[in-house]
Amino acid sequence: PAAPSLLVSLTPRARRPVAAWHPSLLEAKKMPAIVLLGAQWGDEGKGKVTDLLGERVDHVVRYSGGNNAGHTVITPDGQKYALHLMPSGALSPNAKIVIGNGVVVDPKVLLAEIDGLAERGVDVSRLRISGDAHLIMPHHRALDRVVERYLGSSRIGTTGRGIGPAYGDKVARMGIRVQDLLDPGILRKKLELALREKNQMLFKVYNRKAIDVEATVEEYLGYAERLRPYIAETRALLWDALDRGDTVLLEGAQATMLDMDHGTYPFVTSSNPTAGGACVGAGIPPTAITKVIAVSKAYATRVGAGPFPTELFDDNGQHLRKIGHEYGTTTGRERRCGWFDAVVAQYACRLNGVTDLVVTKLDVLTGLPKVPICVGYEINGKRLDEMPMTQTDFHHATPIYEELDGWWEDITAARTEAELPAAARRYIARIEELCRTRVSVVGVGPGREENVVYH
Ligand code: 2SA
Ligand code: GDP
Ligand code: MG
Repeated sequence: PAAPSLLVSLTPRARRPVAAWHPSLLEAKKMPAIVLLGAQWGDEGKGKVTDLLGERVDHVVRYSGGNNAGHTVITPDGQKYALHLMPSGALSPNAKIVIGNGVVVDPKVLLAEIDGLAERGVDVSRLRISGDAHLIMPHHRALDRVVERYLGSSRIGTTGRGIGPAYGDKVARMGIRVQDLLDPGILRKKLELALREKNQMLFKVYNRKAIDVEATVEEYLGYAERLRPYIAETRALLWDALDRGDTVLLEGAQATMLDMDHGTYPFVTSSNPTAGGACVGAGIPPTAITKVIAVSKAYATRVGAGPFPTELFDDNGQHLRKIGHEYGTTTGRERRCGWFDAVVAQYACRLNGVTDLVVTKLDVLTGLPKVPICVGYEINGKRLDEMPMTQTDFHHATPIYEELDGWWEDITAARTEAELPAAARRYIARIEELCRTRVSVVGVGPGREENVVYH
């Protein structure tokens, strides 16, 4: 028979009291592997939280996405970094940094990022890149833009970085991997195959000029020379680290609602940013993961097209965008803004097995007389308190709000729960209740130290 402790851990979460089943986010106990991911539509502040944990972990690994990501880190000396492909752990000097097999790598962008960080005094020799990660090629970038234009009003609103086409080729078994940079013969052969289809068919349909194989091979062999020292068998490196008892932080990019399988398909990114994707994208076993930290804003944002039930088109939306500086870190695009959606948050907590929630940007809500939380949807005259089964229903979901009182006090200097105004504490407590998940940290400003740590 199964051990009683195992049975306990299988007890449905909802029936257990909040405090009893969630260990603290910052407890000293060694944790083999920790997943950190976005609970909403991205830009929750994952970069800041990864940086916050950076000095306590030995490895920080990116497991999905590519340079569509924009992770902002502000170090204690006030320096701002926008990371796209490099894991946010790059700014923690003692953490090794890994780009896992699940990432799609644009080598030109990566080298520019490596150079930019090195110029600012960051030790980039700590980086290792999986030989199994796929490369973003010029035809991927071209196709991303041309397909979006072709889709017209049905477009996804991608970042235009070639992410979707690169993952498309990976799944179609036509992708070119980082390891292929080390074998010029294979690189040329694979590129010829990939471009035969694109040049002879796709680019003709889209009325775009063909891409030259030789010029591309030459360009990528140039990148190969510079990337060679970083390319490694990252799986084995991480297994060894876990065997030694090192702590490995798996840093998500994008977020749960942008997940290919679990998000608002087709308005998603082409990878799996959710907790399951972390195992696949880093090559580590699920049993190594002992903690899943989800980051959520105290409100909601989305960039790109797709359903967003709590989106605001009024002054409150403007307030959130202005005070929260809601503009894309990669593209500069305006982010759509809305109220906190507890239905989405609860879905993310259950789907990812979240042990700790980090709620960022609570300071942005300061000064609003009322702060509504969406607790359910009305769809075709019926109330639903969870994610509807179909995308059509999600498109037609009208939020049902619970209005909580706001607060006026400046909270940016608060560091303990007691230093938060009562209304702000109630707001966080209500999020905890609705998500049935412990909130461990609350962000009250963009800086590394601007957090309220819950005990
Ligand atoms: P893609 O380029 O194929 O991944 O786009 C597909 C959808 O995924 C969304 N997406 C993002 N959403 C939020 N933040 C992202 N990173 C940047 C940031 C975005 C930016 O940090 O601000 O600068 O615009 C990100 N990356 C992808 C995208 O909007 C599409 O909806
Ligand atoms: P990521 O993609 O999840 O890493 O998030 P982004 O870096 O794209 O966007 C989050 C933005 O919010 C960045 O500009 C951060 O500096 C900022 N930020 C993070 N946490 C807080 C917070 O608690 N308060 C405020 N005001 N800003 C924050
Ligand atoms: Mg971002």
